[in-house]
Amino acid sequence: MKFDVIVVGGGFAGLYMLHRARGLGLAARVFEAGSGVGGTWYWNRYPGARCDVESLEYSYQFDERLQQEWRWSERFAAQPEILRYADHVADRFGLRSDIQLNARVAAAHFDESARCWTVRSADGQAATARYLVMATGCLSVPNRPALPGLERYAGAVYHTGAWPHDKVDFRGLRVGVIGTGSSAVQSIPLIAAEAKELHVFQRTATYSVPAHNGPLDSAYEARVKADYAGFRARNSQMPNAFGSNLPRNESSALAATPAERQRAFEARWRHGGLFLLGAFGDLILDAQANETAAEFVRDKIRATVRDPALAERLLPRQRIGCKRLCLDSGYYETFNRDNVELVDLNDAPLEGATPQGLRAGGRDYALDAIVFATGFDAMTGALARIDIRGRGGRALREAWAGGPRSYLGLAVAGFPNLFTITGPGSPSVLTNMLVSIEQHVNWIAECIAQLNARGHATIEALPQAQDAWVAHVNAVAERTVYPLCNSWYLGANVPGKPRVFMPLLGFPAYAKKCEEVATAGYEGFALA
Ligand code: NA7
Repeated sequence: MKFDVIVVGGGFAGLYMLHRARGLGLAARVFEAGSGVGGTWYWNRYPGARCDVESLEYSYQFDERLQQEWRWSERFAAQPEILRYADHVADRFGLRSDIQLNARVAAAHFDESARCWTVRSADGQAATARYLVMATGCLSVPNRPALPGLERYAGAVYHTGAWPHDKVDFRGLRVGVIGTGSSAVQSIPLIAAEAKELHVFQRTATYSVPAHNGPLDSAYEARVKADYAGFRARNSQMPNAFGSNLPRNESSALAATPAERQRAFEARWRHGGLFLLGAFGDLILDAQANETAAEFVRDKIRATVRDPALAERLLPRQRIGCKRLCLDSGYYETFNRDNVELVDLNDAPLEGATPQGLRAGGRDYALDAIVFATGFDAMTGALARIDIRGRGGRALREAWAGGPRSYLGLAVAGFPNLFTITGPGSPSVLTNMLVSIEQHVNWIAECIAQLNARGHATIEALPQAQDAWVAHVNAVAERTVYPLCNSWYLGANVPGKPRVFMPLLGFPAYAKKCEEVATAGYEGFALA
């Protein structure tokens, strides 16, 4: 099988890439490991799974009729609705005929003489293409900590990122959840409401703000839809490519009085959503300013959790925001339930599994089900699992052994005609992913069109441009509190992973840079 473009992954990135490639008259094929489209929203079916960016923003903007006609039911859409949307897009644009499902790509090798990529799936099928686009997602490889004895555990084991398709019934069961990141924060209230007992195994207490989710206000929807393009344009100018309804206040938290700070934080807390850290301009830049927001949330936890000793153990101590902020519906309140117990792994380290449950701090917890809410091998995990080989047979894994190196988060030196959608070194996970995906797909599509028009066969990032870009991404992060805690942004959640800050802060400047690179005839790239 020979194509112009092979796309790996059938999530939102892969679907739109296919649509654009077809629009250019290219023969394109998507290989998707799952048995359906939707990527993140195909795999993450755990109770309470929901997007933390508002529905009217977490959706495609490339087609005016699509965005006018689709109706979201809630302010923050839940997983089943987002998956229905992905399926709707696949049908509406007739994409399915070029999507091969149940096809996990195992290898992709660049042939220097033929100047094309050969892609092999795990079941041995092969296909070639001039261009290879990795739409493999940033949070698509579950992180499964090695837990001694797990193979002998007799109960059910789940991971939030690879949840069964049929509803899991926790009624009457004793359940253990490991982790307190977003997936745990979303699922814990629902599991607690159903299970007989819930034991939450917490390694790092988390900051969470209320979503204040509810039915989508139809008057608000009508206002947005009356000028959707304008709304999108305003959001694209936000640092995280969303939230133009409540932009960041650029003044300093330290220059404000305690009463002013309290008012500003409280207003954003009430608004709901990920707006809290936009209350002042220096919250992610300055440790002391950051502490004012952190203490505001700690006070909320103290006010919510009735048992002061328990509240104390739920108080996060790291800088707020340097691990991704969580959005919840009743997370801290859940710890007031009689059937919920917090196990603080700092006092009682997790020793492993027994045939009956988990053992921590010398105590056995009898459990009918264990839920790993332990996150993902983020940003590089999916790429590292594929045997990608560029010039001279060099493996991407080897090129990235010390951490990912990329030019613009779009291309890697030594790997011609390979593009990474929302790759490390681009704003990706720090933004509304749909906006970043569309920006990358548009850039890649335009690039391929230009190469074809000018008769070029390859494009490849120059090592010096890549080095400068990696230095730039690091320099931007160093000015903030982001590198100061053990987050998945840094790869710190996966033992042995190099500690490198992977995403780039600041969408508008990044998008402008990408445009300038293209306008300057693909500056920093070699074309041949
Ligand atoms: P996260 O945010 O990576 O959270 C994973 C949680 O699991 C976090 O609390 C971790 O603690 C904990 N964890 C990970 N490994 C272990 C081990 N070995 N032992 C105990 N606890 C562990 O993943 P999510 O799925 O919740 O969210 C990912 C993103 O999806 C989220 O940011 C949104 O963008 C959507 P730690 O903090 O590392 O101490």
